[in-house]
Amino acid sequence: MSFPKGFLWGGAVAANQCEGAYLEDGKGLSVPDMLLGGDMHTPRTFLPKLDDTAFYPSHEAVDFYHHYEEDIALFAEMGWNVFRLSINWGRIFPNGDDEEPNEKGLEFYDRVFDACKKYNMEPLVTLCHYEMPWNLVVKYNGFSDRRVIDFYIKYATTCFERYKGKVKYWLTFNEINIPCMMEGGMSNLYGLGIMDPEDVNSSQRIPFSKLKSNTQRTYEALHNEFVASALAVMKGHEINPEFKIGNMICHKTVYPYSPNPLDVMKCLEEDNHMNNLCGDVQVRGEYPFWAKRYFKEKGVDTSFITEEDLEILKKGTVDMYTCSYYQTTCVTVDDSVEKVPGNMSQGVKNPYLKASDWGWQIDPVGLRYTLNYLANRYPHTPIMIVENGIGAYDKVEEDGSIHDPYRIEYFKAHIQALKEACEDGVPLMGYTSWGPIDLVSAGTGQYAKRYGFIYVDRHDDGTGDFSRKKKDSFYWYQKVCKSNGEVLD
Ligand code: BGP
Repeated sequence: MSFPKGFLWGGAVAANQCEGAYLEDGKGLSVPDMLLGGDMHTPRTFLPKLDDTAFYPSHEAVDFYHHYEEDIALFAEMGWNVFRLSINWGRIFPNGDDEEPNEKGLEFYDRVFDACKKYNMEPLVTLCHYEMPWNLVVKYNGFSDRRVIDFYIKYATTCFERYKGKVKYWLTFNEINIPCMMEGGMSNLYGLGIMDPEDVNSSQRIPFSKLKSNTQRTYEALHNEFVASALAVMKGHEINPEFKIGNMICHKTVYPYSPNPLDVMKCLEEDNHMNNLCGDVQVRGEYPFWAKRYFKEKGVDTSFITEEDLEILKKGTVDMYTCSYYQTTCVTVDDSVEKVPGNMSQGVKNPYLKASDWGWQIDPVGLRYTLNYLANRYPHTPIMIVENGIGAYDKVEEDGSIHDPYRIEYFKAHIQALKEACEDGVPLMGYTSWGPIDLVSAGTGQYAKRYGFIYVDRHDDGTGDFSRKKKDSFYWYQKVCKSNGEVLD
């Protein structure tokens, strides 16, 4: 068994979780800049006006903005040929609705892409990774307003034009399906940039989970995002027909908890609603056949979907299906069964699986299963895993070394599963691990939840000098990338 020649190996980050420099060189505030940190048991909170006395993790993050050369050199040392990163929308259009882009922001990404090129690393760029300019939330209530489609297209077009000779791979929206996984709260704000006006004007700190939501508005905004994504795909292909533009789904693989047909049916429905609604629209170019009933039962009036929109969705289908994969959970009609936390959602505990320090169940076989499932569902569509990894507590030894066998074990099993999937015939084109350098957690806002092969000296109390150190896993992943996945020991 082996990986195809030219397989893409690398890692993935998001601007807001690594760059810092939150107002430097003309950048405007974006959604994550308004969020305070939490932890596994304490939700992140949101305060509509910045509080000078509070600690906002994204404001400095891990200072990639000033360390990008050093970081990209380390990535190259691991033997990568791809680096997934996002452009922070607010660096290019600080308020989202500005007439002209911010040249200094554009120049920053020119420098980043040039550094990638120096090492023959292809950038894979997410246009929006939970990073809507804050002004678009306050003034337009995010994607619930169709004018935001135009602002997004202007932003996407600016990036496509500017970087058409430097970037070939693009993703329109990170994890576009999160509003389908967890309605309201965090997913509305992160995913759609929508927030109830009452919350926007509040003077209180509001926990993520307590942000108000409205189902009708959520699905209207999601539809607008589908249209924005499809228009961006069309625009991108017009600017450079060589572009490969993908969607990005937070793939929540689910298993029936028991052979009870009711569990099996419920599992199918959850899979459809959480994963396939968005996947089908973006890959097949139309809402799936069951969507009508789904919306009806949710009480969503779909008159906002126009004939013209449906045409756009048909024309703007993506070139590749990309997703994050962290864990699997079960589904049952039995409410008494134990629940476990997970990425952007909860699920039912699987007695056959172990879990990470943050309770996310670890399931490498599920990765092979997921890839086969996707290849069946979307035949002939190249697939890429663009996030996968384990958040863990790391300890720096007195001599500065960091031994992380748990991380190596996790990756080894998951990369073995990728290999099996390639052998099965899945058209898998690449793999980028999540957070190859420690960064701020999106879910909890913590630094302590570390994903990296590279350790960053930065902590939840705001201490640390941002210095970088290689963990044991760095050397292990280096062998994997350099051998095109042949060496996993
Ligand atoms: C995904 C997001 C990432 C990332 C990852 C890990 O859903 O796309 O931004 O953060 O999950 O989640 P967390 O940071 O909550 O551990």
